Amino acid sequence: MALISGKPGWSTPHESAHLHVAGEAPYVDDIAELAGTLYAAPGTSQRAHARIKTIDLDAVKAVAGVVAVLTAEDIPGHNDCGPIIKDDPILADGLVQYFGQPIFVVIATSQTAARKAAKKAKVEYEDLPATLDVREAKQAESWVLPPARLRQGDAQTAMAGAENRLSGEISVGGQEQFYLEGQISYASPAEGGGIHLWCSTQHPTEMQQVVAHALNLDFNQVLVEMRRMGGGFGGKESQSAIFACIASIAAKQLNRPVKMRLDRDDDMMITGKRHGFEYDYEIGFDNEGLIQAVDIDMAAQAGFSADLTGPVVARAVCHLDNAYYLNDVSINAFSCKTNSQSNTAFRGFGGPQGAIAMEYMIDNIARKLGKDALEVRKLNYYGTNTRNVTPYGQIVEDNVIPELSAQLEQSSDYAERRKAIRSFNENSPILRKGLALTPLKFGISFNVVHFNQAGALVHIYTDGSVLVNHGGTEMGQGLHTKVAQVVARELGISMSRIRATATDTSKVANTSATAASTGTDLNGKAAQDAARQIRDRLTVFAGEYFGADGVEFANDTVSCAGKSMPFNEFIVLAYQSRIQLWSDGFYKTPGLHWDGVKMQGSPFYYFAYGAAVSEVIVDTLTGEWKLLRADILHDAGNSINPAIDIGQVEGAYIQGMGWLTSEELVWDTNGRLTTHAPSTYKIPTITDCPAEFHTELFDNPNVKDTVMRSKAVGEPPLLLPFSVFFAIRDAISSVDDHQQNPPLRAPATPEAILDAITALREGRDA
Ligand code: MTE
Ligand code: LUZ
Ligand code: MOS
Repeated sequence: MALISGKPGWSTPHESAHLHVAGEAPYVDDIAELAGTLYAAPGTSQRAHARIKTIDLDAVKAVAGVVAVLTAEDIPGHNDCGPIIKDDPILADGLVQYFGQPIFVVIATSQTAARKAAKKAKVEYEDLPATLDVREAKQAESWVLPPARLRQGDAQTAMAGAENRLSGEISVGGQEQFYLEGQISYASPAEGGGIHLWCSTQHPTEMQQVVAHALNLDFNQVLVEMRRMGGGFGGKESQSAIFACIASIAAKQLNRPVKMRLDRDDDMMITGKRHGFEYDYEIGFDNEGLIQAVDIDMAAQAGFSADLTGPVVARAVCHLDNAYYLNDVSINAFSCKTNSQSNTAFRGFGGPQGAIAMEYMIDNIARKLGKDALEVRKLNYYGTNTRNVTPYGQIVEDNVIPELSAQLEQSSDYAERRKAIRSFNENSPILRKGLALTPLKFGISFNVVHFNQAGALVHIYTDGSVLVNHGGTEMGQGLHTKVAQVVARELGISMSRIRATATDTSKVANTSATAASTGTDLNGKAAQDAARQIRDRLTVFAGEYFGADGVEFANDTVSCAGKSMPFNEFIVLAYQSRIQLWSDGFYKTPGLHWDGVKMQGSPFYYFAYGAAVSEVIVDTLTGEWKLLRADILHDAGNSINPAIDIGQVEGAYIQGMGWLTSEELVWDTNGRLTTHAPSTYKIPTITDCPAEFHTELFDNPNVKDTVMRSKAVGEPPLLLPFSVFFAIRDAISSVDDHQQNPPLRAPATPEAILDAITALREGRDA
């Protein structure tokens, strides 16, 4: 175990790293197939909104290898796989609500035959009016859920009295999760009519439940297993359900194992993405740039059903403030129903969409006042004893934003580089540089209180090896590694003794999704609880055995009163003395409360913080740009594993940069997503990473009692690349010497950049 100097955690490698690099880590599609396995492929809607008049499946059935074609009528139980609201059909029943919606499923002896056959259906549609545009849906008051509203203070009066006001629109696009391993479910009929399901999912328990509902089974008849995902990023929190259900329905009906592995294009056409948002804002501020009032409408593109839109929108509302104290605020948030994929969780879960609107407004204020945006940011940062209550009423207890921001400003050499960029731009008519520092504050906990619980099982075998099982799922983020580290520490043993096993609904029941960045906070605590119970029993036994107090477990050794024994030998003795060598563990996050109607309470256990400085160069003739340098300072508390945490921070930064710059979702006028493959949908690659990339963890043990005083790190750093977007905007605005606010939409593709430059040249200020 290598120790990174100055940091408390162990940067032990990811528990599967050696398997990942050797290509030996089994994913669902690598599980040895059972005899008689069949393959499923979906037949999807070719309309955005229509009634299905007739379906002719004769040509489908005629394809060699086709065993069955299933439609909604073949579902024995509920034709629904929605996570919260029951408005998500597994297979469309008479009505299609988006282009790509599964209508039927072909089961064949090969994947190729199933896919080929699925294209041969003749479906007659009767078109219905389709809403494709978010603003149009908002205008028509077409919602999947009622609007959410937050009022704090008196925004109207404060706005009227503000020294300055700015208003306008902002547009931020959605984002495809683009997990490397696509959606996949493999279902096998089990004894007594049950189902054993291997599913690439962040939420095994929910898959168990939706499959049981679809098949009219009790939950105890469905077992869901998940060893690892090749990425989830929120896209497998609820959206794995439709495939889990289809594979299970087919397996049950045909009494054969059925695998449903999505082709990338089908995956992108069928599944929901990050919600795009449209904003209408007004902001009041004094002559220094201090915010006096905010009034904003946020319209989220929900797609055709609710899915997780409710909590996503709630998180967007609770992150509008980002790092800033707001006194008088009015927020209306709309869950707009459109005839498109049902949008869902994606790293940040609405938080990024809330916070970026505030950053955009601050950016505008700065230009209006002729100030550096960082000055305006600093002026508005949360305070320590005053100006420290969020618009939703939670106190920001351990605010380190000013300190963290100042440290990064220094270490990134912000002021000097600002000067250098100014002189570079004066001498460079076409290529322009831009710079921005943006901070972040991210609330940790599910914003649905009861999801904040977890369970674990820890077994010590008689050779001293340890098996850990918990409700969390591994998607590459290193959860199993961190949980194993927690257990290793509790038992004083080395990591080589510990193995984490597949998540399994028959081992730990009623688990929450591995989401909201809470994986380690929740499951780490549950595993710690289990390990402590075993250690407590071992301590009593050791006391008796050694005939003294003061038993210590460390370095794979049990010691007491000057005597010691190797851990594995001690375990044999404990077993022979009939000490229970395994335990369950449980954890629930304390102190959370939330009124979802008034949008007031303390929904988060604590906040994670961070900031980034990004420098870009933009070609103002072509709109092409490049990220030159990134400096990041991120708060992972007392990091359990600095190497893994830095990986999370850098990964999220690049992933968020993709969202804000190159990943563009385009639907045509028929509502067909045209960007449904990597050929047309551009995620960042290694060549988009900056040549200079400095990432540091901010030394800041959690004030709350989390595992080893660490902080959750999965989602918060997704907000760091706001700095890339605003650096690009900074470069653009140099075209008219920062006199106007460029109306730059996200993603800031070269096209969007050129549009913003054109607007500036034509005097169309944002
Ligand atoms: N990191 C990797 N490598 N792959 C992923 O799919 N998902 C992110 C984040 N980091 C993800 C990831 C998301 S959306 C969340 S909520 C968290 O990991 C979930 O895991 P955690 O709670 O254990 O951090
Ligand atoms: N809330 C949240 C949720 O903050 N993050 C999530 O991932 C989530 N998922 C489901 C329901 N609420
Ligand atoms: Mo992450 S979006 O909470 O799965």
